Amino acid sequence: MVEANKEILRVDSERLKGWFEELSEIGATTQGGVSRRALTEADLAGRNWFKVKIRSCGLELWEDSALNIGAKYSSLGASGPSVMTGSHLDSVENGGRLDGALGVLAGLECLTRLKELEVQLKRPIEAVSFTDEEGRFGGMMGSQALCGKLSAGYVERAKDVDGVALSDVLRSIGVNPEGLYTAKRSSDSIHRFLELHIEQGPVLGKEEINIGVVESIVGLFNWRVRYVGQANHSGTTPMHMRADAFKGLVCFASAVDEILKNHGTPSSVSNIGKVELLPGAANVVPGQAEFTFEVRDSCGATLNLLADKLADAATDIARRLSLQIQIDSMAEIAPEQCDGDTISIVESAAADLGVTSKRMVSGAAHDTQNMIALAPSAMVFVPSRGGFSHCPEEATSWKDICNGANVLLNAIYRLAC
Ligand code: HGY
Ligand code: MN
Ligand code: MN
Repeated sequence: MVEANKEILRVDSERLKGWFEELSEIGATTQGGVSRRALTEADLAGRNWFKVKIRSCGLELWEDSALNIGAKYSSLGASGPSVMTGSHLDSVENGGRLDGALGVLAGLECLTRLKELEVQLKRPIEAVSFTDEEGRFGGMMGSQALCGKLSAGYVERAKDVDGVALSDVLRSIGVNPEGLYTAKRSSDSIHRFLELHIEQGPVLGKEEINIGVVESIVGLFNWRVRYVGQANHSGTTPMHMRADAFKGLVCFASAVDEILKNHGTPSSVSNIGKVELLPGAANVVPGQAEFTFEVRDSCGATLNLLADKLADAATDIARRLSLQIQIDSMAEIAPEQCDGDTISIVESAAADLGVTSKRMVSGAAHDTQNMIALAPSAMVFVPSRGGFSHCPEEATSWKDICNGANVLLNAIYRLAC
């Protein structure tokens, strides 16, 4: 029996590595990444793999009505709100093997390790995989549902970039879409929340620091924008007589940088990730241009200001080019601050393990920013080689992975004692 708070614990890195290699096979791409977009066959396979692992580790398995999957361990006498950790198993198309998966697997390893060490814990501990963190259907659906943050009508409206409706996908796998609205966990059931994640940026690597301790997480809004003009013959239609939807996209994309510079902050970033021109023929003036557009910033007021300025600009362009415009909001996620006490516990665990750490802002969005609504939360980052993520080049040294998992293990241990 390990006495509470008396020892620095370490994960079983070989077991963790074995799980990671197994999971990385699910949805593996030929370029060395993974494609496990939410609720696709590969994601469902990854979820099933996780459930089998939870059972084989002798842990309690739960799944809520938003399809979040959790493992739970209560040592003898443990009761009350849990210390929870978790992340996501879904990925972007041809994304990296670590984004999300690291936090889920390290969480499972922490519960398994604490169980096999027969550590006496005051609180139950849980490790969760949240549904659709990457936003195939908007953004962080699972943790939003668990925190009761899904907006009314979300489930009925949500569609992916190919127009596939969330409600159809849920029904096709025998899940009642309405269940997403009833997945809320009571806030008195979670004591603290922690997430281990790759940094997905260059900071830790450049400064050769082992661990990032996240102080705040950026907010974002994610739109689907559609300009509608008039499809026409590209040879016979004079330039001044066109209602070219693609021109609307080009003018808007060119206006964004200036608007961010004039009304944003140094942390403001934007991205147009997918564009579709219809009818999409070489000799037809595009009648429709549909594209995704996201903006992020660490300040909520700045995000609101940028949303207004960008919507005004998009509408002015439509007017000028005699186009129609439609802007659909797919996700609005507020920036959040992590909890000071939990941050200190993470920092002390890192120090006791002899690894360096630094406080930082997360430029990526994470389930943690939803979980903050339920419990004081913090995040542990490990370096991303070259800062790459959301691509097959995403990589982290195994030593760094173990540092992160050991910090997570000791932070959970201290919070649960
Ligand atoms: O987009 C993000 O920030 C996260 O990876 N879903
Ligand atoms: Mn992620
Ligand atoms: Mn991601």
